[in-house]
Amino acid sequence: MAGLQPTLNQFIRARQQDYPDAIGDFSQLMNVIALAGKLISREKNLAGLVDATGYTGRTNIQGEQVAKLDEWSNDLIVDLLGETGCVCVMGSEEVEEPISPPEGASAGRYAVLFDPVDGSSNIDVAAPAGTIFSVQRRVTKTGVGHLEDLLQPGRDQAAAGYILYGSSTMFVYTTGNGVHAFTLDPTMGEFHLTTEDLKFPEKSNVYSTNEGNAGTWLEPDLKWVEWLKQNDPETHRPYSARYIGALVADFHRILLKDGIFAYPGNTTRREGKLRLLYECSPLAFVAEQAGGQATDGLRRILDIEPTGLHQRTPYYLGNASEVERVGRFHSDR
Ligand code: FBP
Repeated sequence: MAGLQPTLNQFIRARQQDYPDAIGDFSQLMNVIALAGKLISREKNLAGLVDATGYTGRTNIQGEQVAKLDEWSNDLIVDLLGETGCVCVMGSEEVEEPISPPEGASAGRYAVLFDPVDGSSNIDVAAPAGTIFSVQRRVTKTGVGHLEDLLQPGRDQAAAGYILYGSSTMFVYTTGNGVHAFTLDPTMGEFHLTTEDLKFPEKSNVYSTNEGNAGTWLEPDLKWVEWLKQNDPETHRPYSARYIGALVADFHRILLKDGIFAYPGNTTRREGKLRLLYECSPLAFVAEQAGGQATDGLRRILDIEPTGLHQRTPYYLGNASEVERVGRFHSDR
């Protein structure tokens, strides 16, 4: 139809060649993740009207208070994915142990990790938040999957991406064949293609980090941010600071406008705050496919061999030359 961009489903089907072992379960999986995104987007937009603000009173495995929308979204994604027959095991930020598909549902070829609501502290103030997902091919043979299906390095991801709940609801993903962005048309209930093969734009001088933590930062990060703030027009300094407090939203801005995001480790928590498997690895896959980079200061995030479902890592993400620069500050240590 003239002028109407392809829907996510049409786009995925048209790019079957991207998934050598396609038997339809991958496109079904992506469509169910998109459906969860549409439902969470509606719930977040109506948050104050549907009792989706505030907290459940529970504390999760991360030691964080569980927001009502966190819990609702987690249960929704577990139910929807569990029913597809495409998934053998799941891993969620909100659940300590691996999650099996429901009794009677067949266990499929994929293991899925997700952060149901990233930036949940933004929900009650109507600020952006997101859902992050990572899809791995199972390594165990048959039946219900296990932890080892989830503990795979990011370089082996079959797909990864996020749904951003901002002024628009965006679906952004990669299967290792470029990064593609879709915008939700709530009147149609469809994600339509906005940008195919997204690449980081020309360099800009923007950095995104919570400097409130600088008091416990390690030397390399203090020196790096000090360097960004010096006045030197030739190197476009000082850089501008932007921080929304939701990784998905800060990353999406950097992907479209360039820059670098950082959540360093510190003297109290050397491994930092953000979780490797369902926050850092999926966005690292997207960043690299868009021409960017992601490290823990020294190592490529996608090459880190996971040891725990909820392990954390220091995180530097964005424009390749900016991430390399941070690496130079860290390699001096
Ligand atoms: P949640 O997934 O629990 O929301 O946590 C992650 C997060 O909110 C990121 O989205 C964000 O980048 C970071 O934590 C903000 O942390 P801080 O409030 O310490 O700056």
